[in-house]
Amino acid sequence: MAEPRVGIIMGSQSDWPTLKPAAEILDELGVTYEMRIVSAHRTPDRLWDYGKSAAARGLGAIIAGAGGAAHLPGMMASKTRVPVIGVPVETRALGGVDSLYSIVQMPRGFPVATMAIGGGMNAGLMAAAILAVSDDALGTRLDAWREALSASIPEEPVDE
Ligand code: RP5
Repeated sequence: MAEPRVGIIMGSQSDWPTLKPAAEILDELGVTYEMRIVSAHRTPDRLWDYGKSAAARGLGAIIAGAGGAAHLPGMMASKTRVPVIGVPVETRALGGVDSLYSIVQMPRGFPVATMAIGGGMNAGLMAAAILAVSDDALGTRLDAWREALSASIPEEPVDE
């Protein structure tokens, strides 16, 4: 099995539907990844170990999704220099604005690249773009994917 180049981590099993589009677009672009449930609050030791080993294991980006208190992306960013892409998960109580604010408001020195609420697919694309900086073949695949998307957009709207 090829080594994973992207880590997809989430605070809970319940976050998986939000993160699944990230896995799907990475599959489409031929990028290897691994998936883990890593909770900042429920499994802090797992978070620590994952962050400590991420760079040495060759991960080029970490997609971290969490909801509510949503400390996972920020804490992971504090533990590794591997770029962390945060995905705020929509919540029932506050619609995910709580997750968004928690993830986006990082202190100077430890950034998280924060996606929109529920932005799993864009997180996958961002991870691919980061890797493509030093992978021309992936860059070509990503360019083709973007061109196909552009080509699929009609010039005029129609009655539906
Ligand atoms: C967060 O709490 C998780 O990221 C999840 O979005 C939220 C709720 O988790 P569950 O109670 O569904 O496990 O830590």
